[in-house]
Amino acid sequence: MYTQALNSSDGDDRGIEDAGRAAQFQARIDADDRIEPNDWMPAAYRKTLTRQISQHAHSEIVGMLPEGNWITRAPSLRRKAALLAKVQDECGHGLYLYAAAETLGTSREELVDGMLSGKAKYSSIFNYPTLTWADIGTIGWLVDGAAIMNQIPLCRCSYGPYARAMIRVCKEESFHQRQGFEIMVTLCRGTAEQKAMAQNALNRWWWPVLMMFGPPDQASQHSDTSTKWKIKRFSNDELRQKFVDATVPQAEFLGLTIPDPGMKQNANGNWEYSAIDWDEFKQVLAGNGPCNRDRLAARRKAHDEGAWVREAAAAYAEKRKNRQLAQAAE
Ligand code: BYC
Repeated sequence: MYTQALNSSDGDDRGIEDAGRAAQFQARIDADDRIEPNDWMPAAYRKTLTRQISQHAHSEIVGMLPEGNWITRAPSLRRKAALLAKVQDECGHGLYLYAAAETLGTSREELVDGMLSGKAKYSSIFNYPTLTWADIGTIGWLVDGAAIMNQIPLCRCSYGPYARAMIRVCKEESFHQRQGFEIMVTLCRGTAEQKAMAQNALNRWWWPVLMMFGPPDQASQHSDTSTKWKIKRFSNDELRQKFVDATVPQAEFLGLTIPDPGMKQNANGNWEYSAIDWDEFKQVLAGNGPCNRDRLAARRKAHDEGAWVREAAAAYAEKRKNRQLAQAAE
């Protein structure tokens, strides 16, 4: 839909790299200018943004599944209403992000096909199961907390449509983080069994959440170019460290123990964490996490079951277009 408003690719410079234009483009980035859909941009900038924004969109959509799993079992009406609203927000985030990615010239159908065929990635974190109600608190507290840490700098990303989408997303994520933390506070002030459930959830989510920030800097293949183009403002390791430093006092407040006995605070006040198991991360990215197959199967089923809605929308659009053409001809 959003691809229709773009300049035609006939005769434009998409894919044709010219040193002068690339230098002008970089000068605009260096001057903190926003790049807009019809502006000239290097093909590699378009490609990496399409990759990142569409993966981000897929993550929001797949991210509805682990939490959606608990809507019918939320412990009270208030919790159910908040969880429903949160899961609907994630869907909205996915839709803004698909719209932002489409402005780079790839259609929504192609983007979604990339995810359904397993070619495009989505965040590793959504391949873990939600075993208890405490997982819902932990996702809000940690997963949304990590998302905010990663996404606040994206509000200043050089690509206008992505940056603008992120502003609204971040406002909503901050509500999500608070609802998760509030669930954790309630559990941690509850019975010994509830507190143990909260600790168990933290034990299972801690390391996968640290992996959300992506591979260590020396193994991050896109970081250099994304930083040069101000898509990324902080490295994966920098954001991971900021997250750990912000989260340790929150765990202390809850009376929970971060499952990393080797963790210690250094002279700069940063919390040094133990080595992350990057083999586990690679396995999850390769499709072998605990829930990869279930997540893709659920998305494929939903896509197939929604075929009639897409067909009805296309038929309505066609009917409307014909009516407008007939009116114009009168
Ligand atoms: N999971 O060179 P690197 C949410 C991939 S939604 C899977 O460092 P980059 C929420 C990476 O894509 C959260 N793959 O890449 C929703 C690349 O592979 P490709 C999603 C990962 O792009 C619902 C390769 O590893 N947030 O918060 O410079 C409910 C090398 O990495 C992961 C976003 O998408 C991962 N964790 O940096 C609740 C934010 N990490 O593409 C919450 C936007 C890395 O070459 N994205 N990979 O095949 C970003 O900020 C960046 O893309 C990343 C990675 C920091 C994730």
